[in-house]
Amino acid sequence: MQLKNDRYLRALLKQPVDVTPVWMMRQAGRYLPEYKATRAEAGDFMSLCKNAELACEVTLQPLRRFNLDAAILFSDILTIPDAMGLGLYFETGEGPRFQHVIDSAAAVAQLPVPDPEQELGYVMNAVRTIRKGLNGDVPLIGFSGSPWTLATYMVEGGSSKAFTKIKKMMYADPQSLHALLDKLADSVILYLNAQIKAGAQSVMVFDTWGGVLTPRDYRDFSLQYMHKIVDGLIRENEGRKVPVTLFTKNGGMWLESIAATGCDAVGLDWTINIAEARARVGHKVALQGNMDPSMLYAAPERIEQEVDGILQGYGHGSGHVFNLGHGIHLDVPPENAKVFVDAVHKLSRQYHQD
Ligand code: 1CP
Repeated sequence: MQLKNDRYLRALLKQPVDVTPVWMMRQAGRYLPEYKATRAEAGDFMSLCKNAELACEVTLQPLRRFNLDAAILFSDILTIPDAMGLGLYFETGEGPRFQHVIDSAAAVAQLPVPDPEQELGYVMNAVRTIRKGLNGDVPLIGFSGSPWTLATYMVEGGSSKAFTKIKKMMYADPQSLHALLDKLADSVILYLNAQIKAGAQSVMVFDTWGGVLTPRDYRDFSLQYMHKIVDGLIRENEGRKVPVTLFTKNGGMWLESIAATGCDAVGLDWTINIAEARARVGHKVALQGNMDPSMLYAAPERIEQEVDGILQGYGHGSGHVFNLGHGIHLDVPPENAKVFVDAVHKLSRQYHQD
């Protein structure tokens, strides 16, 4: 089926568009009252992810409110470690936790590479259900965490601020960490390819914690494995290219190396000027980003001014997907998100006229 709105896919491939496409990281979530209602109906977060109808419902909720140019699969990056047998659970107000942590070479050796159609079949069902629900309106983004980012949760046992356990493994037993990252890279390749076969029209890899590494460790322990993933992905499906976006939060120093992996687009957080980013890598890849999510607390005029500044920074021509530099905060008023999305479309037209 022909997509009614394919701006997002076109911009990732630097093909001409009428206006700059926009979506928001974490666009389905707790800042929306209707999300909270559906989540309450599901019981808990994982039950929501495992119920294809409800996962589809929350994926579509932000699209009913805002003129978004893409939908993102409702799931989580921690589904892979869960499928490896670590026992993911959510402590109220504390974020994700694991029953079993990875703390030795033996623990790494025992980990299986999950078969996505088996242990992660619920994700593929959600992808298929969402594609039907979207009815060709906008493309569906599939996603995964990067091996490094997944490993931080598996070794720390949950969220972390200082990353001492995984850094200890990195410096005291690098072989075990490399074995873990390699297994995760293989798992992510299978998982993303299964999402693509199930109907994801583009995929994004979230490397939320790559930015806590030294430049050399970033290359060896994070980027190397994302590069392996890019090499292993299906790049064309349903007669169209399937663009891949790599996002390392705080990765502005390393844009050239990220772009050199062969990905189609690089995600930017707000700590880098998009004009500088375009000058450095814009001939090679598209860019996604990069408004500070906290700007959505501001008055409408201030949000529009910021959108205008970022559009001006990127400048003329295709190759920019507007987004926040990280996930939307849970106490942002939904009206402000609407101001943001509408401003991108309204103010960007002038940059796409030849
Ligand atoms: O309802 C709830 O209480 C659960 C909150 C929640 C939600 C809405 C979690 C738990 N995950 C999600 C969905 C989610 N997670 C999506 C869905 C689609 C969308 O964007 O609308 C996506 C893409 C993610 C990705 C994700 N999960 C990342 C990478 C992106 C990022 O924000 O950096 C990470 C690091 C996670 C781990 C995770 N899962 C949930 C939470 C609260 C966290 C973060 C924990 C931490 O900060 O360490």
